[in-house]
This record gives sequence, C-alpha cells and structure tokens, in this order.
Amino acid sequence: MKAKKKNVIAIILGGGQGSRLYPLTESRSKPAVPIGGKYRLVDIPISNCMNSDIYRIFVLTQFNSASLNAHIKNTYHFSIFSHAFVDILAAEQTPDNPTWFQGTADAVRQCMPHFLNHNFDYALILSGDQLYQMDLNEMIEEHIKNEADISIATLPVNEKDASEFGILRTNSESCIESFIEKPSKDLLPDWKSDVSDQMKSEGKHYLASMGIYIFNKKLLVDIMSNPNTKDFGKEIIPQAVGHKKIFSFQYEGYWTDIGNIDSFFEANIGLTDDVPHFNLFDDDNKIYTRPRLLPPTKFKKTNIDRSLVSDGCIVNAKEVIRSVIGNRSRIGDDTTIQNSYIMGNDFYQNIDDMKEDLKNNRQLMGIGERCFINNAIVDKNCRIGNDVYINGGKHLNDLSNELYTIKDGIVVVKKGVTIPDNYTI
Ligand code: ADQ
Ligand code: ADP
Repeated sequence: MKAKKKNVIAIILGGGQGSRLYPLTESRSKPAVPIGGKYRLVDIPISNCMNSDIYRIFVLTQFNSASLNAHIKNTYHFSIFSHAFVDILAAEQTPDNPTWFQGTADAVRQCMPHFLNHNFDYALILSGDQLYQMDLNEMIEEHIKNEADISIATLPVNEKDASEFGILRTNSESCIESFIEKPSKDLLPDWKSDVSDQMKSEGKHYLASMGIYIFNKKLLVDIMSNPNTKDFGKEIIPQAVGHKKIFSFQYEGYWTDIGNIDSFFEANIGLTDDVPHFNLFDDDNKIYTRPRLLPPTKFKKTNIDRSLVSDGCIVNAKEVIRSVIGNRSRIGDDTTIQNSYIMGNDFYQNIDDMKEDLKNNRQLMGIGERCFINNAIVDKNCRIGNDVYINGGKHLNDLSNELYTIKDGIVVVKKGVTIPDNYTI
C-alpha cells in the first residue's frame, strides 16, 4: 500500500542554540545559515521532502530570525488549491510553556497543538543540519509495509565516527532490538552489526541512526504526553526499544552531518569536487531556493578552477580556486581566494556610496584588492580591505574575537565586520 501524500507531515528540527556553528549562528537561526553560495541549510530537508512529494512541512527553530522568515516566505509559495505549506514554528513562551525547547522531543512536544490542527497518520521527523538526497517516500512505504510503530533511517559508519551517533542493532527482519546513544569507544565492540560486504570492506561495521524518524500519529501523541522526556536520541528511542515495533531503514548513499564548522566547511568545499557526493545538478532531485532575479556574474582577468560562483557577483580577482562564492560577492583586483567559502552580500553598494566610503577611507563591501584568502569562511556583508592576508590551517589555534573565529584551523570572518587594510590572520 502506498502512503497517501496527505497523511504525512514533515517536522524539521531546525536547531537548538546552534553553538557548534558559532559564529555563523550569532545573528541568525541555524536553518537560515547560507550553504553552497545561494541556498540556506533549511532548503536541503525541505527539498528532500518536496522531491518525495511531501508538501506539509513544519520547521522548528529555537529563535525566529528575520532572514529565516524572509527566506521561507519568499521561496515556498504553493498554489491556493493545494494543501502544501512550509510553516516556521519558533519556541514561544506561553502561560503553559515558560521555557524554550529543552531538546528535540521537547521541541516537538511544544508544537504538538499546531501539528494536531492537521490531518495526518505519520509524522516524519528530520534534522535540519544534514546534507543528503534521499527518497523519503521509500522509507514511508517500508514503514507502512512493516506495520512499524517507529522507523529510523540508518547508515553504516566506521569506528571513528560511531561514538558521535545513536548506534543500534537489528534482527534479520531489520527490527531494532537495541539502541545506545553515542556510545563511548570502549563499548563499541559489542555494537557491531552484520552489514553488507561493501560496507564491511569500507570498515563500516556500525549501524548509526541518521536522526530521521517516522512515528505513527497515535504513538507520537502518547509519547508526547510524558513531559519528562526531552530528547529523541537520549530518551524516546532508547525507552521505546523492546516495547514498540521499531524498524531500521538502511541507507547507503551520501549523507553527512553539517552541524559544526569543520563539517560545514568540508560540505561546502566538497561541492567543488569533479563529481561531488552531493549533486546540485540533478533534475530529479532539485534543491530549491529563493529565486532572486540577480544579474549574471561578471569576471575580469580571473583564473577560476574547481569553484562554484553564484549569481550577481563582480569578480576581478586574480584566482578563485576550489572555492564557493556566494550571491552578490564583490572581489577586488589581484586577489587570490582558495579553499574558501565567501558567502557574499545581501545588497549592492551604489556608486555614490562607494565614493563616499573611499573618500572617508572606509573599506568597501566585499573583498578588496591584492588579498590572499585560504581555508576561510567569510560570512555575508563583510568589508575586507586591501592587502588583507588570511591563511587558515592547522597551524592556527582556536580563538574568537570581535572580527573572526578560528575553529579546527578554519578562519570564520563574522557577518558584517570590517577588516582593515593590511590585516593578517
Ligand atoms: P545529534 O545530532 O547530536 O544526534 P541533536 O543535537 O539533538 O542530536 O540534534 C538533532 C537535530 O535537532 C539537529 O538538526 C539539531 O539542530 C536539532 N535540534 C536540536 N535541539 C533542538 C531544539 N531545541 N529545537 C529544534 N531543533 C533542535 C541525533 C540523534 C542521534 C543520531 C544523530 C544523527 O540523537 O541518535 O545518530 O542525530 O545526526
Ligand atoms: P539572500 O538574498 O541571500 O536570501 P537575504 O534574504 O537575507 O539574503 O537578504 C537579501 C535582501 O536583503 C536583499 O534583496 C535586500 O532587499 C535586503 N537587504 C538586506 N540588507 C540590506 C541593506 N542594508 N540595504 C538594502 N537592502 C538590504
């Protein structure tokens, strides 16, 4: 039996405090963080839903930034004849609920009244910070076929990564028999699974939860009536194992968590690979985003290699190598950008504005002349002066100041800052 489209709602967990993505989340909520030059993080799970014919989507977020609202409002328009919507539900204080979301399950619990306004049989719960292209309908069909109470999407992982995930074991029918959230290294030997030969050859012996769940409505309502459980991975799933029919839906395609600066950086730079794991050039799995009607990008004397350049940019740089350049970026003459993600600008400076800045020795929006930028993320709306040298890498220690943060060798220039001429990092 095929799941009727109207019976599934998707709930995207858009992020808690987002502290692991700081400083990108300093002034915006996690779903609004720009990725791939022209997308926002939230576009990934929303696109996965839409490509799987799931059109009733809630995005749960801890705080509701103006940029997230504008992005959703300006992007996801549906016909008035459809039931489709993308709604943002932000943590809200009410007389009954004086606190913010205390965890993933608490976020779902606090929003239950909104979900229950809709007719649904299954709730598909997704993380907002993962990069993957998966047919979620297949998982729903399996869930129904198995007559499961809960289904969890799973992925084989290696020993190095296993401690960062919920790890589970199944019986031969893919029914989950045991689950442990983020086991310490010494516990891992007990948690090996019988994975495919291909996965064995890659050393991926452990079945990890991808944090993607399907719940039957009735069970979700029951579970949510207990206010003491705050988190899916730490409480709800471990407590349900052994009592409920929980099935593993195993996935072996590309999937990566982009919850911290290092993985976020790698996911973006990985888009410039010859054959990227995450395929933006796929008509059947489109990644949707806001159509911005920007002018074409123009270049002057620039050598570009293995890079993604978004719309409306003015690039006079000497070189752009293995980098992602975001909308409306402006990069000055003789500048080199390599291994970097330049997020771009929200608006253009007009000529008078620029003249005024030059007259007052103020740096222009964008990146100046003769700069060198390597292993860095430059957030939106920065003014980077001339002859600025930013060379990220493992030789740099973690630090954070008003202008930038260094994490795992990656320099993150904060949104909207001005970096003076000749500055060196
Ligand atoms: P984690 O990713 O560590 O593990 P968590 O930090 O709870 O779990 O985040 C899950 C998702 O929910 C993320 O997208 C996060 O941004 C979001 N989120 C967190 N707190 C939130 C809140 N208060 N409000 C809204 N959204 C919130 C989980 C599972 C593991 C599994 C991994 C896979 O617990 O078992 O292996 O996901 O990545
Ligand atoms: P994006 O285009 O990358 O989705 P946003 O939606 O956050 O980025 O913001 C882009 C829009 O913000 C622009 O189209 C512009 O209308 C507006 N904007 C933001 N800041 C300014 C500003 N200081 N001056 C003029 N327009 C601005």
